Amino acid sequence: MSQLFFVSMVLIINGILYSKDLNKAEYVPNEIILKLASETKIISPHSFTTGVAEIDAALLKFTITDISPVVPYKKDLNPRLPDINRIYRIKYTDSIMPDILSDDLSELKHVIYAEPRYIHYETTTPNDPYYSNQWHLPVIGANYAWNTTLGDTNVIIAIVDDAIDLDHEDLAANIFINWAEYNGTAGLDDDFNGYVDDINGWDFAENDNDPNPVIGSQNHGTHVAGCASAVTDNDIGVAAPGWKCKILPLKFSNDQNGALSGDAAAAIIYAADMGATVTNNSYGGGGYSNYFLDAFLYAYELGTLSFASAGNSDENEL
Ligand SMILES: [Ca+2]
Ligand SMILES: [Ca+2]
Ligand SMILES: [Ca+2]
Ligand SMILES: [Ca+2]
Repeated sequence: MSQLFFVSMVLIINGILYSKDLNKAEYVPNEIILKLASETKIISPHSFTTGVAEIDAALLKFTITDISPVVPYKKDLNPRLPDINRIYRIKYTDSIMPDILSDDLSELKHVIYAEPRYIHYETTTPNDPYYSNQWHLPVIGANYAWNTTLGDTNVIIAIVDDAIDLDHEDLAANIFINWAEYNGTAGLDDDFNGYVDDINGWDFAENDNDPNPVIGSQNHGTHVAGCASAVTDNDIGVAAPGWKCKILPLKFSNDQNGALSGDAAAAIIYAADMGATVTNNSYGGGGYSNYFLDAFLYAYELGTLSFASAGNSDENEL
């Protein structure tokens, strides 16, 4: 659940930033949908009038080119079902907006409803083979969010976790690169951040520049990184909300026994200094720490949002 919490939060952030366009209704010009009451006669396809005096008097002000049922007539329609035989599409040539015309018609007797014919868009479906198993992505509306943004390579998601497999086939292309060190000199701290050759993050347990797993149990961070931003629509593995956002791997698991004894708070400070957009902290453990609070406040003040998991126990306290 902790990982789902994080990906949900990413979508919520994206939703806040980009929800404006998704909510904007668009409709087909010069058409409306009209449903009439059950006491009205069925209108034949390609009519010009409805046969209801009050409605026809209102439509007389416009140039109606077609009134047709939306679906072929259904005989013996079960009365428990909506009366789809009396839903019509009206086409006209005047300049009045469909929402205004439908509002006017809605006021009339015998009209159940009138509305513009809304335009719908296909939602984005990535080609990753396991996407069909990832039921959580549609649940959080990821496919709708992807209509607006497919992630941004400038968004850096710091994964503070046990270890991250940098060469994973579904992660490698999304791993953050510190170009100052990449193009710099081996053995020198080219960007003067206090960490030598930190090209792809840092190992805060072993104090080296390799955040890769060493023992088999160090597989959690790779999983979490994939949940956040596996390379998506690449015909490989899974899809992820981040799609192409960058993963900054920050390892804090001990290579001898897998214990999370490395300095996670220092990793959060490092992430903020590297300009991470968010830090993900899918781990837990007791004890209130002022040092951790300082790390989170430091990141917050530098514009880095931090997310922590709720944990996998049934405790109600974070
Ligand atoms: Ca450095
Ligand atoms: Ca260097
Ligand atoms: Ca290492
Ligand atoms: Ca993939």
